[in-house]
Amino acid sequence: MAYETILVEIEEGIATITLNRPEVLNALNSQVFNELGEAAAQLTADQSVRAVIITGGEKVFAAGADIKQMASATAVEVSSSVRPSMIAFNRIENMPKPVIAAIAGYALGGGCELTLTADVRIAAENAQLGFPEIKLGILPGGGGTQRLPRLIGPGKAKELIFSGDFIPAEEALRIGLVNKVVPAGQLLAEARKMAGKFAARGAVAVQMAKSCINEGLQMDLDRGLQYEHKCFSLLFATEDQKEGMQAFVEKRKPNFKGK
Ligand code: CO8
Repeated sequence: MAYETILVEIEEGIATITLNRPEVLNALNSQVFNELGEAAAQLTADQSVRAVIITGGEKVFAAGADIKQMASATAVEVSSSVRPSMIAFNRIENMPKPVIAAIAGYALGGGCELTLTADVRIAAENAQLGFPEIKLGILPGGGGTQRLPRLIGPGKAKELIFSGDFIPAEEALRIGLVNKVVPAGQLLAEARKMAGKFAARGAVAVQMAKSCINEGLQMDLDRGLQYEHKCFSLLFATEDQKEGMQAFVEKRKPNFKGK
């Protein structure tokens, strides 16, 4: 499918989605949400894709939802326009393969909320993250009030959301909002390196581990542990489990097939 506001490239099993509205700092309008949702469905279905990177390139991730598009909206219009963003964000979060957000420059509001749908966030040293919606008289409506406290705890999430302050990459690392900070200019190389590592593992095991963590976060501990045990048992029906353990015994690298 041809996209106009994002670029999708696939190379050696790693897909890269690049937000592509540089003239407005990659602000997310309804077309971006629709195209992100389409791309997530396309990459989910593509068995050759083993890991996904979402980025805005080396200058800016995204300065939030498109304020100009939202400015004169009515409550009724917003309630229907939120659906494409929810569909896109949920599809990305639930992709059965690892998703890495590679963040340079601003990741604000809906842009930062998009990074929360990824499994791992890598920030360039020049990244600035924040949830400035409160300064516009709204709140983070792209999942920020739900995913942020689950990631960094309610206290820090409230501080960020109530203040609307931007925080630099190092502070984001300190509070657990990002996994890693790398020099600007090495961001995409680092993201590809990590994606390559994930892609080299057994795809079914990675998929199930992601499912255990994401689904488990919605369950009480007892149910989560039962779910984990079912997934763990099921992996013994895969060729990858036989190959992984056989390779260990034979002191060689495993050749995983993803089945
Ligand atoms: N929406 C629309 N246009 C934007 C946005 C945005 N979020 N951010 C920047 N732009 C545009 C500017 O209007 C400007 O365009 P123009 O040249 O035509 O005036 C261009 O991008 C460059 O921006 P600046 O000149 O402002 O660049 P600066 O380097 O001076 O400042 C900032 C950069 C600090 C990032 C500044 O642009 C800014 O504060 N942007 C807005 C940040 C913000 O408030 N984001 C939150 C938006 S609300 C939101 O995300 C709600 C999410 C809910 C999701 C549910 C959706 C349905």
